[in-house]
Amino acid sequence: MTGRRFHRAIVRPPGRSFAEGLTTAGLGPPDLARALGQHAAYREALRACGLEVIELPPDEAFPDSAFVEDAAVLTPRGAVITRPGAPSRAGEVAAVRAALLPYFPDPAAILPPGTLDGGDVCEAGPMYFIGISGRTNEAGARQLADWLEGRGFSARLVDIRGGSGILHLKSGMAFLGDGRMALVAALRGRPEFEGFKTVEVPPGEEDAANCLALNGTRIAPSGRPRFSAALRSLGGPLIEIDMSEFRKMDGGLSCLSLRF
Ligand code: CIR
Repeated sequence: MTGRRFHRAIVRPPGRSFAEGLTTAGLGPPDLARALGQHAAYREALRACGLEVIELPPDEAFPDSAFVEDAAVLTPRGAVITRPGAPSRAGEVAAVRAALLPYFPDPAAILPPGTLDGGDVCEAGPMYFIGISGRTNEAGARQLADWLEGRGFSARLVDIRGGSGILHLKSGMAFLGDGRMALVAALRGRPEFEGFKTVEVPPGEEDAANCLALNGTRIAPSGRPRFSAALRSLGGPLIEIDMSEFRKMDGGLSCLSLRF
């Protein structure tokens, strides 16, 4: 599997306030002890993919702060600190910025009136897909696209507002390497993804679209047998993780780390 080589990941386990975070899932409150166990399995999976895991302490002040991915966009040519679209999450960026400074000394930032969540950004080699969503507005998406294009990447904006049922772009898609995308039905056939091969995320398993491909290994949620079978048919190792407690808070595998 070709693609960017990842060396490190920043993570933050959920804190006691986890259940107070934003959610639309309607699956009931998460069990913190189980969530911590699932987070430990997630860290282990990242290590199995060859990544050094940098673990920030839980932050009770921000119930959604385990979803570190939303606070930054990390590329091989620099970092951008986001401006999260949910007011309750705006303050999460300060600690993530501080944690990134040793590795990205001069990060850019999304500025008002732009808002952008990292979950809306999908890197596919030198191409970045940027979702315009309930969290990421057009100004924020445009700012990131300009920054990327200024560094030799290309960017395509994907408007997911209006009935896609998707919180963030990566709630419905993932780049699997080798020019291949996992896509839920709501995103399939869109012109933005022309030129990529598609792995269909079956109905009823939509949350599995938020999977990871890291250094030749794929990580997917357990309990999604048809999608896992599709990934296995591509060859290469697959690690499955129970994501039940993070799913209750609208989170998936990519949301829980910043990889670089
Ligand atoms: C939120 O609504 O912001 C969190 N409860 C879930 C964020 C999930 N993050 C992601 O998809 N990148």
